[in-house]
Amino acid sequence: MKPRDRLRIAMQKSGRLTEPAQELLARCGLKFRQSRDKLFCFGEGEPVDLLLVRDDDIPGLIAEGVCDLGIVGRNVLREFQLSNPATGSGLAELRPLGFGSCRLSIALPQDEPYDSPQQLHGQRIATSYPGLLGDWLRSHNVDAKVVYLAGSVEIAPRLGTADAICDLVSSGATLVANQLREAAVIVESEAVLAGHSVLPSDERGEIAELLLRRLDGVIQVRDSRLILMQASRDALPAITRLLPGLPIPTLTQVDGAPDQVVLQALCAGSVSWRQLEDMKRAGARDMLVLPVEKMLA
Ligand code: PRT
Ligand code: ZN
Repeated sequence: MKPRDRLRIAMQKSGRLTEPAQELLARCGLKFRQSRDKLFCFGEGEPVDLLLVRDDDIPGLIAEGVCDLGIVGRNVLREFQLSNPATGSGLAELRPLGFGSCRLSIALPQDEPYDSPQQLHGQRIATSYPGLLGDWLRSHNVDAKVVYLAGSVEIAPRLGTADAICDLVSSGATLVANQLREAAVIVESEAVLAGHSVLPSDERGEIAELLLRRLDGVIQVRDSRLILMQASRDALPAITRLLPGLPIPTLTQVDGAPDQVVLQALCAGSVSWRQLEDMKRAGARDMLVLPVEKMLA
């Protein structure tokens, strides 16, 4: 294969992960010119191009070196690693991305009670994830029959082709609509940035590192709030104990009022009304909570 000097990222062409993945890359400052066939997008500015494919193809494209990175569900990445141990072992989850959350779960007909994995002995379980399900069954010493289905797994019990299913669940509405209930979660999933565990040692590696740094900043600010308030010095210990994530605040003296300060702190996660009200009771005034746009440590 010809060496490449531009980094190539694979992402889902059209599906649940497409929009949030595009938005994330845009927040990292990457801009793309979409080609007419919409499979390849040339990056403007940074030497980073996009390949738009089916999500199932992403781990293989990275393993074969066609792409360097990919945005894909953890479920798809792990399934690939379990089904292709030789090539899959070189792949790694570089960052969890905080969207596309779901779980891979075993579900049983609604009226069947569930006590423990042992109950699945001898049952037929339909799934599109034979690697992950097989691995879970082995680790729980359960001898069940894995029935592979590429899609519409949820109707297998009604058709009589399986006794239980193992499928992705987010709201659970699909299970309810098919008279099934979630019995055991086998993988908690979300979109991840996948790549080789060792980054390329050429320019592409440098670009990948730059992208990872920007990504860390974007993820951190997405989950951060800047909080500003005024308080008297003696109220500070009580207020700082209430700051979400317990950040170390920056204090600024208020002109002409030696016992008054302005407190500024970067809080992890959102700040609720209740937390603000607690801080007000502890002596805080004029509180402001602001979203953070960019952060570079
Ligand atoms: O065409 P391509 O192969 O690229 O797309 P796809 O159809 O295989 O993938 P897509 O877009 O459906 O899902 C892409 C990824 O999104 C998955 O690999 C998961 O990592 C993640 N994800 C998050 C989900 C769900 N949530 C989800 N709810 N993938 C599938 N579902 C299914 C679920 O199995 C159920 O059938 O959506 C249905 C609705 O779920 P409930 O529980 O909300 O009813
Ligand atoms: Zn798919």
